[in-house]
Amino acid sequence: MGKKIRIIGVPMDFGQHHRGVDMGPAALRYSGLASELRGLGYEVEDSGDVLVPVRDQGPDTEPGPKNYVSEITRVCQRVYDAGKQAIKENYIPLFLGGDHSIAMGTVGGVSHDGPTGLIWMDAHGDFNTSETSPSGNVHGMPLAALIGEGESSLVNMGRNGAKVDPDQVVLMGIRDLDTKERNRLKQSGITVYTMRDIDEQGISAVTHKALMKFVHMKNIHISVDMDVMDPAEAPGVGTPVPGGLTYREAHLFMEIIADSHKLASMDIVEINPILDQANRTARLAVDLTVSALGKRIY
Ligand code: 6HN
Ligand code: MN
Ligand code: MN
Ligand code: MN
Repeated sequence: MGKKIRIIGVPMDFGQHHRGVDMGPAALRYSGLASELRGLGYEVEDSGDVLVPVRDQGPDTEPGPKNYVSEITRVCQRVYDAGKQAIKENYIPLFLGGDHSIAMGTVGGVSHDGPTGLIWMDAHGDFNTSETSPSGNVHGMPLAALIGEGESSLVNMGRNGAKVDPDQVVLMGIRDLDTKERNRLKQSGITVYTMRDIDEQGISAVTHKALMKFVHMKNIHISVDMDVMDPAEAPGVGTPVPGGLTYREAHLFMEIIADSHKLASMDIVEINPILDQANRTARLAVDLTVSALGKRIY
């Protein structure tokens, strides 16, 4: 294939209050991510983990006023630089979270030198701002920040202003929105495919429609929050919501993405090994990643 992949770990759990999502990169490495990708013929470099400060409190801290915006901004700036550098050096960066707030850095960095289409796979919209968020948790805000809305330190991290145009964003798999978040999303111009859309039209049709949106774009970034999956498939996430993607729906999505030859960068986020059953969720995430990067059944 002649393409190089760079694995970038971001063991950050500041975006929400369940401890353990900082172990996501380890769980994914343990599940054989790099060797599976080498098996597909890629040159794979694991650049290790981005530096993340140690969290100062006990097991599960309460959500609320302390939402770690300055810590998250500092980490995301490092992630941004790593993403920008990887694209410049012609790698496909593969970011291992951590909670979903890392995407403010990943999407910003990979779009530094040219636009990227963004497909956000999630049970949630991640479209709150600090004004609308019921939890105060920053992992519910990254997509809003990426289109230029929310706290200025989040919006202006890496480079000033929006990192993607709403017209270049597709949200897929959602089934749990907060009231104000839903209204904001409706006004945003972002294309949304809910679980109902996927149930009614099928994952193949919906994925092809999503790709049509990016027909004039060279690069696509997919940001995979593992809670897009049905909790029966992926129990190791902090905010599970019933009624998600099946194993085959998610694989077919990835297989169609691979066929587009446009996948330029990817996030795998929100895996929490402490809440998991024998590392199932990370193993599933590895299977999905290799499908997205070209593994074929036949
Ligand atoms: N995620 N909408 C809820 C909130 O707290 O803003 C949940 C967000 C979940 C975010 O899973 O990445
Ligand atoms: Mn998310
Ligand atoms: Mn989510
Ligand atoms: Mn279904």
